[in-house]
Amino acid sequence: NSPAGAYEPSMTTLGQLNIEIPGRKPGDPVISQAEYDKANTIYFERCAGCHGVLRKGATGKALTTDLTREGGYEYLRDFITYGSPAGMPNWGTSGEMTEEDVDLMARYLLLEPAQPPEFGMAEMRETWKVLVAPEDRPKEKMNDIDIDNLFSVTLRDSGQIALIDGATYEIHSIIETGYAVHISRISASGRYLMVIGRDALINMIDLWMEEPATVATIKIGTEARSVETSKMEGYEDKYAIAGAYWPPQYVIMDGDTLEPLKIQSTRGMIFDEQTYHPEPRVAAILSSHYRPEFIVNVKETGKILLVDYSDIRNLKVTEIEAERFLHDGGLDSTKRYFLTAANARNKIAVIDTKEGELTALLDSDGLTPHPGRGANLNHPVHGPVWATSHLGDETVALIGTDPEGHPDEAWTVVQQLYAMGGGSLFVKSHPTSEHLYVDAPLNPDAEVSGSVAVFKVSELGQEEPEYTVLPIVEWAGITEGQPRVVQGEFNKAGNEIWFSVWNAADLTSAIVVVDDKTLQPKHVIKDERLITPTGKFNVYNTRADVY
Ligand code: DHE
Repeated sequence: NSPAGAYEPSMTTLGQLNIEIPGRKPGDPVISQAEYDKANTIYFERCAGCHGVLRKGATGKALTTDLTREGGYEYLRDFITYGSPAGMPNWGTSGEMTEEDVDLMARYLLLEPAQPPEFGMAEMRETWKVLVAPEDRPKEKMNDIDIDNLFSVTLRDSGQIALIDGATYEIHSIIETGYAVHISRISASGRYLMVIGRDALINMIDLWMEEPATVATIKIGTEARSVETSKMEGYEDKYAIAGAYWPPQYVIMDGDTLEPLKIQSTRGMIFDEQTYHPEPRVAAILSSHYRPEFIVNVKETGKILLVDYSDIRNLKVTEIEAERFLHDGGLDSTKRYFLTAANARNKIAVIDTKEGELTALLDSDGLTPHPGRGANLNHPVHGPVWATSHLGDETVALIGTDPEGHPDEAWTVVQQLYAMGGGSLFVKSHPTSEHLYVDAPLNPDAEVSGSVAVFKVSELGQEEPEYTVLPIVEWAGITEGQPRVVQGEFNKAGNEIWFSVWNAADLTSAIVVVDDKTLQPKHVIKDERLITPTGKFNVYNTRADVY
């Protein structure tokens, strides 16, 4: 008979342990309710982002039961344990999941996915809190923090962010947030810092207060990755927008209070085959500098939406057909063109934010482009280019972005660089820097995931430019675990780049500050409060889209 609370997805009344579920192999294990709940949490925290709540796949492969049951328990267990250079983390061998967790997840994936509830205006308003009303906030900046050179650092597993001073490297404050804040964005005035947890909780932090603190919060769903604010002249700080993975929707909010004003579902037809998709998740959102519009990437249906916020009651949305599995992206150096990865399709879509149309769709010449916001460089031969690395291999694509000065090369891959290996997530440069930095945090090899490759921009004219390896983990002096070095971020002056040394939650992590001129370590920030640091956002660079 079934143990108390056993989870049997389609035949609960039978109460048998070895019941035949269609496609399940005899002997495939059943799991208890407690295990199922734990696995749901792990799936939400570790897996749903790539594979989808309904497991239909995007950055990661589809994990619907027709596929998982065909692969079977052992295949799943080994894949979760060892990962793959195509981007699947080695959850087992890195120590991030115990053997029991891996076993549980392999069994869980043989069961049908659970569908979380919807989250409409009533639910949102219930979670919405204004902690300090706009009229009770300071009228001018009340502290002596150099806000423009402040870094907002995600402390992933502790559900916090750290505000770190860019000059002294001191942690100014630690602020409680949602779980695993994904990104930080700054309002156009530079006053409000918006962060969003993957649990879809937004914190709006007032940097003018004597002690910067949260002044409003709201939950916009159950899973999310993106938040942004209106940047067009005349609309500074007027609206905020956030995109959810679940339910698939975006919401426009008041820029002073986060009051939810308008929710738009993204469910609908896939752009090319025109079949219905139940979970088109909202990935990157950027604010246009040319029109009062938010640029919204809808992942599974392959549409880029230009959401006009000049009249949100008569909302006009331009729907651009791009490519499926849109993920992250950034602006070129003129801020006119938005380059974004359709990562599982190995494509980059280019949007002209001034004309509001698709300019190009190009093959990025590598496997699974993953640019973050990308990096803008002035190439010695090809002029202005934008760079992306790839999750699936060691290539870095340089794409021409100068239709005026280099018309033949615009929106083509003008050069391919070869960095350390697969598993790269982010590239970074700065207008004053002579370097291009490429990380590889998801590479299964600890030496690679613990280092960063640096190319000299002036040497990019050579046939196969060489790179220098910066042993960031070694510089951090961390010997335990398999810390991953992730996401370089420049300070305001552009003479230092900061890297997170992201270790397991119970082990020491750090931030290593590298001198951009000498490529030597300048400072190591270690502090017991620095738990699992990942993304870092310099206030000025983020606000002004400098990268
Ligand atoms: Fe991210 C950006 C989604 C995993 C750190 N990540 C983004 C964006 C999206 C996204 C949609 C762009 C937001 C924008 O610009 O509006 N990320 C996802 C996922 O779905 C994915 C693949 C799996 C998941 O479960 O979340 C994923 N991301 C990660 C991580 O594992 C990282 C390394 C650590 C973490 O904190 O979770 C991570 N993602 C980041 C960072 C950025 C980001 C630091 C912003 C980079 C930038 O410089 O702009």
